[in-house]
Amino acid sequence: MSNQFKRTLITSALPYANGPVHIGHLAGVYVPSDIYARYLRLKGEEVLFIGGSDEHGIPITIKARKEGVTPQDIVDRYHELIKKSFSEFGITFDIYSRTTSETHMKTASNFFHTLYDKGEFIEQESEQYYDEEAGQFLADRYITGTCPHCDNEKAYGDQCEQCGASLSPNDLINPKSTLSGSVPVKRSTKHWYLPLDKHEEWLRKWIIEDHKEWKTNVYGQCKSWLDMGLQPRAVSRDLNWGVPVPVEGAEGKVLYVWFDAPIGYISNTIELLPNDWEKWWKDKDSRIVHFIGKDNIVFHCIVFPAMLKAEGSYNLPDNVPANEFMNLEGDKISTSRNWAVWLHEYLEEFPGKQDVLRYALTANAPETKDNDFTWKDFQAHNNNELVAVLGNFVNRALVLTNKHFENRVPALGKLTDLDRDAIAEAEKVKAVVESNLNNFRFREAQKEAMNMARIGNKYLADAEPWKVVKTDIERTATILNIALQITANLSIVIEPFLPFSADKLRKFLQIDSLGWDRLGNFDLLTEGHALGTSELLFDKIEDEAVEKQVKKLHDTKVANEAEEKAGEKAAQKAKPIKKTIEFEDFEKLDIRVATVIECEKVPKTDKLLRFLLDDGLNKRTILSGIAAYYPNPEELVGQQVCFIANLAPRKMRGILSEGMILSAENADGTLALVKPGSVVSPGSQVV
Ligand code: B3M
Ligand code: ZN
Repeated sequence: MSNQFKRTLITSALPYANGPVHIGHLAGVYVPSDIYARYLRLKGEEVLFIGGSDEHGIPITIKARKEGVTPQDIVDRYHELIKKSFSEFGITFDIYSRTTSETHMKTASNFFHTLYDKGEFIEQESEQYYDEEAGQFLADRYITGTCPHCDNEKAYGDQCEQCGASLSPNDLINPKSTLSGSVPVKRSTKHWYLPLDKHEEWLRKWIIEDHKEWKTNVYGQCKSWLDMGLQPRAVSRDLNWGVPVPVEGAEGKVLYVWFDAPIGYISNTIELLPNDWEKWWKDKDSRIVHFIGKDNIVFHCIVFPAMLKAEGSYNLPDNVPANEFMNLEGDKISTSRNWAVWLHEYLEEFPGKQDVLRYALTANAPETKDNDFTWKDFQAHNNNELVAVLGNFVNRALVLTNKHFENRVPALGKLTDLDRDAIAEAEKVKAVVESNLNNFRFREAQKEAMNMARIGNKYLADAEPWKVVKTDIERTATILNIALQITANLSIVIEPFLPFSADKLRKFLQIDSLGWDRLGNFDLLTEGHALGTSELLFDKIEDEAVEKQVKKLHDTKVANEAEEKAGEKAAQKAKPIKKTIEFEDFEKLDIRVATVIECEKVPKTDKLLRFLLDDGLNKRTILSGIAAYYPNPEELVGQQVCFIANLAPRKMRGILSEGMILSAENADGTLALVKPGSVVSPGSQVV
């Protein structure tokens, strides 16, 4: 397929910059696209690999509103974090930019304008919900109300999270604006629509007839969209965050995020190659491949191609190898529920083990169906495959050479059948890995690449150089020469999958990067070539390390459930307000902040914690009946609490308690400590 083309433009979905990236992102999109880019480069092909952050859209404005910051603050924070995570995982983007860049704002705006001038849009007025108090139209997500299907009172304007129904704001009973809480009114507003129905015929031929080779999950989804019939889609929104609609009378309107985001691929190419970008997008011998997750299929296979076709000068994608989803320990990965393995945390907790995660995710890649990531699996892939097969083989070849041949590549003598068989097996690996990679079957490709190490291990086990060396040094030389040539082959074949380890292998062998076309050769190392110092390629991952991760997830689950309960409790009515008091009454209380120096359970009690506090003047002891809610009291040390400083001391369980620590009591009697919003000096008064 790629033969008719001279160069490949690879894009990977632009993640929303409203949170860090997790293993689901890596497994679904970024590892496969990076494997593909590295593979083509290794073959000497012309490749451009484009990435970037998607910085527009409602989720970003919602997050900003929640945190009381601007959308720009949010995207600045996460763009940097995401970019760093990708770079640390060795994702070799030629550029990783963002859709708030000047180049993008201009490119997206011009793209819209071109289509507008060509009459490719329909303009239409419609009635939409408007919040009169907030003075703005409401995106679907900003409206809540009762679900007509299940009576859930907190359904959103686009979806009910209780019964899963997809909704439109008009379906909601008793709609309410989440911005002001007021009841929204209907107002007429104008929007621009891309008439997808007009594009249906050529899309159908292009996909259904001309791209039968697309992955079945992609092809199938496209077919069902087409079979349902395409409708015009609004490409603008009433919102103040995004690319302004560049026509008169469009004040307060921006491009719909799914209109501007894919143009981000073009913008980022322009930013990187201002004078040379067009050939990647427009030359007939250039090919576009979009790597995405399954929820993005319709936008990349139908909407974006329709936009490109309407513009008229661009190529259409040649392939869209979308993946299904990666779940985590049996549950859907969720940013809002913190059910994820975050890449920046993984890097801290498993330093230097980027390849292990890359490997485990590819070994279990959700290529044809959703898959599940478990820490046990991760450990098994590392210990049973990377350590026991790959690392073990390489280590034996290198250590024996060091020991018996002064760390130089020994001479190849006469070959036996055993040698010829191993060589023949190793020669076959290239074609199999290639055919899998060409067809976007990364999981199978990696398995076949690892076969090179399996062949090496079997060869050593059969040839037994450690025994032969006692009687026949020439034969030993031949065996180790072959083992080292296999090691050099490994440095090529694992490069797309395990780039950090391939790099290490090249250092051990003291060789530069070899091209893909050398794979399968047995003259990669010349006799007498001096090898470098080596170390173990992979370490065993112990049970404790993965148990710690499982516990972390378990804690998340417990915290989520508690939060859910608290939410339900909060919905219960608060207690009535007590009798009014005078200001002087309030002034009698001396409420202060203290820093916790020690905190432990009072022996033989269920409820009491003993706090030793720094109150800014002295140390003081206070007992508090909150032990049930703080199972790990030592974790409170260093934190700040509020307490009543002038309450008469009293003795409990033989200990003098000098004041009272303030807690908030839920309707059901559960307690949570009251803390200052940021750190203050101990002794500060609460006024
Ligand atoms: N940001 C959606 C997502 O992260 C979207 C992809 C844009 S690709 C042009 O799933
Ligand atoms: Zn519902």
